[in-house]
Amino acid sequence: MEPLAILVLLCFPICSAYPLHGAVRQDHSTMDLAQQYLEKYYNFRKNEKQFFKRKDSSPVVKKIEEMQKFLGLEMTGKLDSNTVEMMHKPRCGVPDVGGFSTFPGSPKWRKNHISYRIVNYTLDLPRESVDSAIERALKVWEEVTPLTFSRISEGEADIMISFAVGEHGDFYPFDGVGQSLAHAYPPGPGFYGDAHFDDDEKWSLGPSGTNLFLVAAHELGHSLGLFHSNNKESLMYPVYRFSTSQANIRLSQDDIEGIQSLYARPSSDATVVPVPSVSPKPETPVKCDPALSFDAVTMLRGEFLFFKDRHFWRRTQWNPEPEFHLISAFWPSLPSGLDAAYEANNKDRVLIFKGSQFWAVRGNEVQAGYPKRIHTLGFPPTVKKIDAAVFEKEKKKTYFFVGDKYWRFDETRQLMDKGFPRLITDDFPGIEPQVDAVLHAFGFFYFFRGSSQFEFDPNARTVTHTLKSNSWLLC
Ligand code: 8MR
Ligand code: ZN
Ligand code: ZN
Repeated sequence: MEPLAILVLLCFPICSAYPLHGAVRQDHSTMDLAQQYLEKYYNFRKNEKQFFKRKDSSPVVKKIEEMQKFLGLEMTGKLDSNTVEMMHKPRCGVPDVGGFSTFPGSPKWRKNHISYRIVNYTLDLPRESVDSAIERALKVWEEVTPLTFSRISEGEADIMISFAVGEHGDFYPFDGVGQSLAHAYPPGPGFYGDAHFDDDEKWSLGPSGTNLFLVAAHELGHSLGLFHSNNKESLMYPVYRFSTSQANIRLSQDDIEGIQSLYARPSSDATVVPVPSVSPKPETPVKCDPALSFDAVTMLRGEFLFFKDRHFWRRTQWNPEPEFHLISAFWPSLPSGLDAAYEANNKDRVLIFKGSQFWAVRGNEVQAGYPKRIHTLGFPPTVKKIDAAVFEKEKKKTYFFVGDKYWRFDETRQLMDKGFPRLITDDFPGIEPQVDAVLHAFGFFYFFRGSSQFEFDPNARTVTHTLKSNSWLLC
């Protein structure tokens, strides 16, 4: 075992950066030590792909800077004597970047209402887009904390947001295109809490250039007191990458746990009832709540989406742990509290229903021409909303459930089939109206009703299993 690892194991769980252990064996070359140290505490990978192509931005330089920044050393990016000395100091096994982390001393806002001001604007985007990207980025954190944000347009706000190039009045000048995109200070007075964005980046709202929403959500995490996470799924992972699968934001469990370690939900009354430190806002659904019901459920490219209020879970084939997202983070123009959703015949397209309207979404775009009225599908005016919808690919038919009846829609002809509506109980014996959501998978229909789920075999025309609604979320 390497000497560093032994020291790590000896280290007391709650420890300072300067524990009592003395000198470390010096027979490692400095580079080996640095490599090990950065791997252990800063999630450094030897062959980590270089993200930006500038010469001076080699991954190891970035990592050294990250470590220096974290430990309050001068950010030289070099293994100077202070840095090497710090690496020689034995330290706690909790990495500086281990799951979520906070800043040294865990600074946080001592109030729940926080003001922000957008001091100036980039010319890359319309002003309203900048406003909305920042607003959405704050909303991501607002959703899972007792914090609320309000924007002011003059004077000193807690979080001052600005765009700047090069030297801009702090010790961290920006560096042209790439590398450092933005930075933000942890909570506190004066410049603390502020977020600066490098205006030499090409700020965008999509996948090209640098996505302002994504970077702002990350920076505002810093402004609220979160430091980096080594969890690759985390928003606070220190590497910017825009992939379509996380097209907007994914607030991972790790981010939620991180922010709630600083801002736990306050107890609802003054009595001394212990409140778990990791608890979402009351209106944030909890996936393993035995009473959990869904608004709508659909498949999308082999994945399952479970909608609830403003959120949805996404269960992919390869990851048993479902992702949890805000609907608005993927599709800002969609409402919350959906009625029904199904993956249309034409793959990659999900139709989403609420009230008398429906939307077609593809990727994270709502398609042009939507919302449309549900009556354009052939429903009579008496139908005001749909409870559930499901597409059966073998027959290319969509079933719409409304109260105690259902309609069948022919996706090929784009017409409602004759002879409908019919009673649900006549054709799906054992299924009681009214249903919340329906899924078709593995040849079965899965009917969701409150916290219960009924697996229905269409060939045997019988319910084969009764499950909890959230069984898909591995509860
Ligand atoms: C995902 O969001 C970000 C990732 C990486 C936002 C900014 C960055 S950064 O590459 O600009 C980072 C670097 F140290 F400069 C600054 C930061 O972590 O905030
Ligand atoms: Zn700055
Ligand atoms: Zn960061």
